[in-house]
Amino acid sequence: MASNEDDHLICLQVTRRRLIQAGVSSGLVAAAGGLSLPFCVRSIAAENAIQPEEKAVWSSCTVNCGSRCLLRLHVRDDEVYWVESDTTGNDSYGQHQVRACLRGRSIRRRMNHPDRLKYPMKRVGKRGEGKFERISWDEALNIISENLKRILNDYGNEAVHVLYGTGVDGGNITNSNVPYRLMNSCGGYLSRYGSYSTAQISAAMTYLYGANEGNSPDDIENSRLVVMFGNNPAETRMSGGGVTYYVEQARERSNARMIIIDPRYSDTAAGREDEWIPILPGTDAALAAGIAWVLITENLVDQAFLDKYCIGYDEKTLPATAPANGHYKAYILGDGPDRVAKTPQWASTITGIPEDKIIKLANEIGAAKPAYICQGWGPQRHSNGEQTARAIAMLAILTGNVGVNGGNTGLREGTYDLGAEWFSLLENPVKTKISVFTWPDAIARGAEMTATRDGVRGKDKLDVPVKFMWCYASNTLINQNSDIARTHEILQDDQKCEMIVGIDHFLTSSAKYYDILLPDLMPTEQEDLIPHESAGNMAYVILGQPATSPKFERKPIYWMLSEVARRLGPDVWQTFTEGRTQHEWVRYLCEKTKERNPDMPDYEQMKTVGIYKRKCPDNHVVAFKSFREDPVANPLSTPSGKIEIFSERLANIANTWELKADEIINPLPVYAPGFEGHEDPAREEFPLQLTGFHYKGRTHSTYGNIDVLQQACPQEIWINPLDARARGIENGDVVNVFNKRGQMQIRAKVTPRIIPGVTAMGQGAWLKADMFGDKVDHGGSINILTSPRPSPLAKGNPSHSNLVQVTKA
Ligand SMILES: Nc1nc2c(c(=O)[nH]1)N[C@H]1C(S)=C(S)[C@@H](COP(=O)(O)OP(=O)(O)OC[C@H]3O[C@@H](n4cnc5c(=O)[nH]c(N)nc54)[C@H](O)[C@@H]3O)O[C@H]1N2
Ligand SMILES: Nc1nc2c(c(=O)[nH]1)N[C@H]1C(S)=C(S)[C@@H](COP(=O)(O)OP(=O)(O)OC[C@H]3O[C@@H](n4cnc5c(=O)[nH]c(N)nc54)[C@H](O)[C@@H]3O)O[C@H]1N2
Ligand code: SF4
Ligand SMILES: [Mo]
Repeated sequence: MASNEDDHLICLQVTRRRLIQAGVSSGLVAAAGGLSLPFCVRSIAAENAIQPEEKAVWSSCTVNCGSRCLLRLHVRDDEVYWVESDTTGNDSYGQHQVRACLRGRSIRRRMNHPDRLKYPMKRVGKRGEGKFERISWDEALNIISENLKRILNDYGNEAVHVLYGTGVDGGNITNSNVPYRLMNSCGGYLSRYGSYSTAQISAAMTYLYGANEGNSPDDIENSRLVVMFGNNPAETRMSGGGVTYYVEQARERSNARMIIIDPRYSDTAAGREDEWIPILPGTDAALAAGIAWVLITENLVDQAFLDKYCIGYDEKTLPATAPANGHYKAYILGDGPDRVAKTPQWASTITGIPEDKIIKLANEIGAAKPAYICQGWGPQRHSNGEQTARAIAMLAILTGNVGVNGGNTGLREGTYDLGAEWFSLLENPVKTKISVFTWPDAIARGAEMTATRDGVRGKDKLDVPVKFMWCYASNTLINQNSDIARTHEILQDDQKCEMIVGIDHFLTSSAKYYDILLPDLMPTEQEDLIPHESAGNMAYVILGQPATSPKFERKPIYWMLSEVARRLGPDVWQTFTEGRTQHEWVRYLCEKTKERNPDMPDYEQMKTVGIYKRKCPDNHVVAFKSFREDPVANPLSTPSGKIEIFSERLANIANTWELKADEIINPLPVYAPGFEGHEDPAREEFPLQLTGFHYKGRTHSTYGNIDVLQQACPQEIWINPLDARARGIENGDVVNVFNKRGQMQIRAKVTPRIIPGVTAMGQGAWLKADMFGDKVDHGGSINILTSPRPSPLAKGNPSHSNLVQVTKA
């Protein structure tokens, strides 16, 4: 029988041939390859009948890709040998199949991988050496519990941190965050705010809209224009139930023009776009200002909207505390403190986009009503990301596209939510928080960290450093966090963070630093109720059943944490489990979800049908719709209840926080160059910008060790032919990429699909470096090069702001 990946290749080849026949270049077809899979009409293997002695089980792919796909796992001899996806229903748009991408379809290669962890282990070498000794479950659980008790006793609950991890983002009782529940059952832990995904934009939107919401992408069927800033759903929202499918379906209905603004010609473009406008990373706010100048001077702004719904656009709505000419219009026209008019010419020198293109774009944005203006999270994952996110959103605000069908907020796509029941994580008695990105500092210099310099919340400063860390379904300790060499140094001293407990499937680069390493079951090997995420206007839940029995000594996370709870005391155990088994919890979650969705099948029926889909009753999700209809009755959750183009709260932060000269927090959405951007003087030594992107070959690092995916989606650094030629680099050459923090060797992809002066690579590749030797990475793990310096407001990860030099190896 053909394996599922073989089907994938067949589908790809068919699609490829059709596209090439249609005149699309083979390079673009290759780029679009991963995308075509969910839309293959019928897999060849699906035509084959299931053998009577075989079993087929519904399950789900639960990694953090922003989608969540139904899997049909075919099992023989207690092993998954073939993976199908959603085959339910009639596959009509609105009830469409949630079909898996190339990664989900290769899941059996992850489940059956020979390198999977089999037994609990204890570290015996130095942290990072990867030397471990097998121990029993009893010994592992005792070591963890005794150290946890000791650390709680000696340092208090604030010394325990649950590290960011999203490997089971889609899980419910298996969710990456379940260690919170254990810690909340025994007094709490030092928590964090923000995420590696959205730190800057989430922080920024608190001040602009009071929330981070967007129209659902299906609403594009009402749009005349789609403008995407650094948004690449074809790679980051794959799946037949994902945003990419909605964008295509909706555009087919509205025929909306689509403009992609991205340093890279992304897979979302790939022949489907009407225009690609390459931009230098970190400069979108300058582009937005240049567009705003045209909109204002050509009278294309929606003045009535700005007057009624916004604060600080012009003199009329400027708060009394703001300085004279402190409004947005003055900033754009050159009447503000900097006295610089943000003309298209001004914007052109910063962004690298020709002046006439900016004027044309502005006129299109001003004329097309409604327009779906959105941004992915690439533009905000920068050192100036908070300013950028607000500046892009301004284009939707200036044109009055907020709160209406076919419009959008300028943020990312919204989604309908059917209200699935989540396994409660309980409340954290500890109110102190650090930013998601600053945990290495909380280990290295915890008690020095303050509110106004380091963004500590809930207290003026931390009292204790982090001494114990849970790392469940996380590769953030090393691979996914910036400046790997720095973290390596911090973790070497095991008197600082005294105990790191990790739970994973593989000996990842992070796992090599764990003191205790526990082998988890996969969500496909246990029962869980899996809610969706980013599902447009068709929400769904999946009931996953174990496809196979547990192999070796792998255990479910719920069991592991329950056993630690038991060792911490009967009260802790009772609070954590509420006396329920995992199965009893899943039944409970099903029942609760059904209460809110009466037509949902019950638990037993769900086992047979696998998935429950529910269409948004309003057809499309329109963000801030009730605010638009009646701003007095339905105010936003900003202090004024309106859209705060000028934020007094930000003005206050800018005046009171300790900030360096290049750390700009401004009450207005102004352009700030940030650090390690195009305008940084360090470009003399490291002239090329380097951005990461989320790559179809992996979900971060997960699936990164699957051979067929590695072959289909090679790890390489994108570089423009002009930059390559100047360095004597040919396509496919191995190059050195380096800066002051680290060095890697990787193959070059020489391509006009990236703007000159900029390089890019998929983030998440597995580190292959001797961290006790030359530290040169051969795996293409971008975080050997990225900066640990937090962004000014969110104190978030500026993962895409990096300067490097590239030479032929
Ligand atoms: N296949 C796959 N899908 C994923 C993930 C994955 O690892 N693999 N990860 C998931 C997760 S957790 C997240 S948070 C999301 C991430 O989703 P995003 O953050 O939106 O993804 P990125 O690829 O980082 O950035 C999107 C685009 O922004 C561009 N870009 C970078 N800098 C700039 C800039 O300054 N200006 C402009 N205009 N564009 C810029 C990049 O080239 C890229 O094409 O994706 C999710 N989906
Ligand atoms: N330079 C750079 N760095 C980035 C980003 C970037 O764009 N550029 N993106 C950032 C973003 S947006 C995010 S969300 C983070 C993601 O960071 P992580 O959440 O750390 O992402 P993954 O690499 O997918 O790591 C998840 C880990 O979970 C494990 N895992 C998967 N499934 C299971 C399971 O069922 N059980 C257990 N126990 N383990 C499991 C995997 O083996 C893997 O080790 O990375 C961030 N890092
Ligand atoms: S990686 Fe994401 S899009 Fe792909 S199968 Fe899994 S859930 Fe679906
Ligand atoms: Mo993310």
